[in-house]
Amino acid sequence: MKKNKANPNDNQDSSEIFNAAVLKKIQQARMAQTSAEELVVGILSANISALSRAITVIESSNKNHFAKANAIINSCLPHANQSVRIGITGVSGAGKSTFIEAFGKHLSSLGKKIAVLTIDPTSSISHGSILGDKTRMDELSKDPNTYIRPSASGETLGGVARKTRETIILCEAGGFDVIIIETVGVGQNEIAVHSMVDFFLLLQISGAGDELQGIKRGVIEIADAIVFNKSDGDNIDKTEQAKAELNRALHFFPPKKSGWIPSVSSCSAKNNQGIAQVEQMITDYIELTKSNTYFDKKRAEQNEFWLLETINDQLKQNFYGNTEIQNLLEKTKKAVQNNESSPFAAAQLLIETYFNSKD
Ligand SMILES: Nc1nc2c(ncn2[C@@H]2O[C@H](COP(=O)(O)OP(=O)(O)OP(=O)(O)O)[C@@H](O)[C@H]2O)c(=O)[nH]1
Ligand SMILES: [Mg+2]
Repeated sequence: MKKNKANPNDNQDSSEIFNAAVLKKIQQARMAQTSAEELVVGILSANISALSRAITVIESSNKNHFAKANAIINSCLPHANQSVRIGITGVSGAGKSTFIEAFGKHLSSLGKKIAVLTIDPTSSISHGSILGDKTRMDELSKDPNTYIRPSASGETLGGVARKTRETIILCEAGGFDVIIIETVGVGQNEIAVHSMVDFFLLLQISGAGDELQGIKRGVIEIADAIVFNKSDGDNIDKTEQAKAELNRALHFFPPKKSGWIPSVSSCSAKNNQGIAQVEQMITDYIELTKSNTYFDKKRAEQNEFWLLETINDQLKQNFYGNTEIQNLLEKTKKAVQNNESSPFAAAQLLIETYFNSKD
């Protein structure tokens, strides 16, 4: 794979910013022209341009697009739910993109259609994350069975997660068999992705000493598999050691509701080794959880979770976006800091004000 700029933002000049702005205008004009029905017909006939445009509608924070976005999602829902959703997390540099490239090509060789969605809460479209991520999966982005879509970011995690979930629905309606979601390993982000996938894979790299120090306990608890990447060259022995150590530690974790025992394995994404085994392991997991009904139960629970999350997210945004509240909140903060009011009484007052406001 081509070695790429470490940070695509570094070499950005004003013409790129200008191009991004022009591109956004063109996308918005196109969105306005094409009706929800036309986009849905396009998606259902596996038209990638229609799918991309529909995702842009969903990602739009322009209130005028909300009704259209809902119409698209509702029409796609009956055609969704047929895929396997896989979340891949790991620290930056663990080799997630390289792994997805090798894994995606393997899936494609099995005749599967793959959509790759990436969540990166630290970048934003105008800073070039689209190009950055696409070039890091160079070969896969040229594969006709694959669609790669970096998420719009720079907003709240809740907002990004909602859009990603809805994007999954559109991709499924578009006929993709496997949806892969790449996310960099930072707390909240992992939990959000875990709540929207069937299988959660932690990509790990072996380091010197105690392996567990480098892995957050919480992530191990939610991971269905831990795969040590970069098991090549001088690193093979170290990886074997790390695997043994982690396997011993996993005995101390409680059994999972899925009935699945988390697997520990290794691969070299760069050399394309161990990739088919990971695919087989995921297939085994899906078979097990479909036969013991955990698969459907988990998806139903996830739907409920996102219903409540979306309500929380929207209420919060509405509350803090209310102009009356914004003014009062600043004053209230000072009053609370100076012990002129208790935080609880002040919160009560703000909430009452919010419900009585006409905003
Ligand atoms: N030796 C070796 N290097 C690898 C392997 N997989 C990835 N790398 C290298 O590790 C570096 C990081 O790989 P990426 O795939 O970009 O890692 P990532 O986890 O997607 O990184 P972020 O997207 O920044 O979080 C690159 O220089 C890769 O070439 C592997 O199996 N073996
Ligand atoms: Mg990456």
